Amino acid sequence: MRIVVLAGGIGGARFLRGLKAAAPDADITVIGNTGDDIHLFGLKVCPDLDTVMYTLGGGIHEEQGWGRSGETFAVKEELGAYGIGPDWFGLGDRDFATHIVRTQMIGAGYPLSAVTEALCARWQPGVRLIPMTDDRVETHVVIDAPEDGGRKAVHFQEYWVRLHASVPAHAILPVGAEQSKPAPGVLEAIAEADVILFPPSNPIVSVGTILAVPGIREAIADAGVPVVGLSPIVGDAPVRGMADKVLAAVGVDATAAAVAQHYGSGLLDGWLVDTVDAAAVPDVESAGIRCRAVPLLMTDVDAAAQMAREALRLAEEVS
Ligand code: GDP
Ligand code: FO1
Ligand code: CA
Repeated sequence: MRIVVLAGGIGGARFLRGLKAAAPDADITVIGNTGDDIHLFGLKVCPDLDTVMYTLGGGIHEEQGWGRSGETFAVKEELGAYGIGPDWFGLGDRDFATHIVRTQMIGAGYPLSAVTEALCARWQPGVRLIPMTDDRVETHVVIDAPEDGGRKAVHFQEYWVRLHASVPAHAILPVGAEQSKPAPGVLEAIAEADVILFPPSNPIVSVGTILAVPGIREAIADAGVPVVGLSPIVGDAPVRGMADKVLAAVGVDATAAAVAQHYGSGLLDGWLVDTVDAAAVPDVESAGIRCRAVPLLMTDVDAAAQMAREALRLAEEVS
């Protein structure tokens, strides 16, 4: 079975670990979000691609969900001693090596998709990991600018990590998306898929950004295979992180049903909500999306695997 998954960072990666356990013989292609990418200290950092690669490759900092296990921060401390920031973004020494290799290869002329494949040769994630695009797309967030009473756009990481999404977001802009092209292999994987899954990733700044690359949304809608998603919202709140803030910025309620309706029946055939949100099932079904309530907390790999089995079962049901 060929499965295509559109993934952000932590939610996507943990779901994929479960999917691999649930479907060990499946051929899994992951289309990764690169809207969170940021250039720091002259290096290209791809948080969501790295989170998937490290999680599936056994190198992730488990509790934190991003970055390397056994990490140290000597380089960051030394940069700080020179007064060089940003100090609010925690790049560790082990992680730095990944960004150095990536930046060096890009400088030598390799596209991000080829670089990602090369990095994965070390990590062996057991899936084919492709960035959504080789072009530069950067998510920016429009916030108030108290300094002049106006508004300004900041990089998503500045909004998310430095400001902890604690200031109102007026708009989310995937800068560069309109001009971008899907990376080689993306549209082919979608066209050849038997099932397409949206893991419980951020629907706006992870899956939404991938869908903003021209051609990807259309290819999924036209694939003619079941498209099934899992809600990242449980009990009217994100399980982790601040997805409610970016949902509010685009006028979507932080509920499992509202997220399904945001994707819409033109894209989604099936949607899984958590058992605590069972009351949302009729709302989702009346929007033309088949819906089931099952446990959706990825407390360990077995729980994530059970979620993946439920998603595949729902895909079977709607096919
Ligand atoms: P990020 O790039 O690291 O923010 O990760 P993703 O975009 O892949 O996923 C973030 C989303 O995953 C958040 O909105 C969380 O609510 C959701 N999430 C994290 N853990 C779980 C879980 O155990 N169950 C569910 N249903 N959602 C989760
Ligand atoms: N998230 C944080 O909350 N603080 C950090 O300092 C931080 C550093 C970082 C470094 C490398 C990396 O791959 C990811 C990192 N993240 C950090 C996570 C990441 O930026 C965000 O959680 C996601 O992009 C949000 O979707
Ligand atoms: Ca992310």
